[in-house]
Amino acid sequence: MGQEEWDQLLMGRAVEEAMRGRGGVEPNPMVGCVIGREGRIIGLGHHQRYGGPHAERVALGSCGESTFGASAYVTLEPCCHLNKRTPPCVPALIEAGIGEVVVGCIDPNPLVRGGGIEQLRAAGVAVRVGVMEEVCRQLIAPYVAGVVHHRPYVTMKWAQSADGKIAGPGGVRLQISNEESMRMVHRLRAKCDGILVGIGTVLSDDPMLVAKDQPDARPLIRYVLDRRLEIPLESKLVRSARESAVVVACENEAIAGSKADQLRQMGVQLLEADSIAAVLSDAHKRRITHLLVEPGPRLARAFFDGGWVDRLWVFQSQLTINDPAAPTAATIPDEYQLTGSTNLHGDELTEYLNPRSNVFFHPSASADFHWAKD
Ligand code: AOF
Ligand code: ZN
Repeated sequence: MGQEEWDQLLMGRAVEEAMRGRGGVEPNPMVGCVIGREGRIIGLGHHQRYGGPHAERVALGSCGESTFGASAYVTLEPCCHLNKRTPPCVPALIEAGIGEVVVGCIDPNPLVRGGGIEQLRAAGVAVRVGVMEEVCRQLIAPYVAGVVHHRPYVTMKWAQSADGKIAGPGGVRLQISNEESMRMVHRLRAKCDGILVGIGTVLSDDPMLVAKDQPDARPLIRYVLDRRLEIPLESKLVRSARESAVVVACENEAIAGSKADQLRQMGVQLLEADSIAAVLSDAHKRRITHLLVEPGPRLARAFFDGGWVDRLWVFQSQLTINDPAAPTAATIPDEYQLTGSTNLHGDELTEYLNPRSNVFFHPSASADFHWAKD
């Protein structure tokens, strides 16, 4: 096997490793590391949990033999900064006698940004940068969204019937997806730390917006876009606002009214916001890395039009509604790239990425449906 093929193989494995950290590592990036020597893989690992050891340390610890002179393939530049949760990786690689570090992409964190590579080279370690660079960048898209663009990564999802309907006639709520799709949605919610709907969804469905039966779920901040504060005081969201945060985004006139006071008394947080951009900026300030949008067709269009969607998941069932009075799903913009699909006991889940997103790098390293099927 030639060097290039070997590089692809090992970095590819490191990418797969990294993806296993989704939902556990945020707001940190997902990172994977593979240690190879003389045509063999001698160790590998990934960053699993926020606050836990980094991929490099896990991989070094997994080697059953000497790492002296071995090559470490890391999807992200090893960290070199201090005053954080775990000790930096560069000294660990040097101490382990690693001869060469192959880096997928540079860490955009201003405290690293090339510094890790510099320190390795200064210590005499050979460093090559940019193997599967764009794939490795896609892997850390939510992290880049936060660190570089000061916003959360946005996944939008909806369910539609085989004939593209999202509800019954007149917008009546219908169970479109099957059980397996529903389970998948809850697993997806568990991987996110913010969820957003429009007021229309609250009025028609009275949703709770939590990740059901997900022991490893992260706290999920629940957002409602509700210009005129129409949210009912007896809605499930308002009644549970003290247990789990609810942020209602409204217009300037509504925020001073008596309804606003009543909501505040029930523990709802109000946000004066006149645009999706303002809501995303608020989500970033609350350290939300990955926001899940569960829109009706109008909100979906608003997100598409503003270019705010990074990733789209469409669940399509085999059911047909066959009624012109039933609302139709929003049209997916032509340029969106289909990046993967999977069958869920008859329902079809399809992923698209928005190539105009400023965190789109490669149509790979995203459609990681495997965790949902575990
Ligand atoms: C790596 N390998 O696996 C990760 C890195 O607070 P800490 O100690 O977890 O450090 C978080 C920072 O480390 C994060 O902002 C990013 O710059 C880098 N992440 N680096 O070498 C890893 N997760
Ligand atoms: Zn590190």
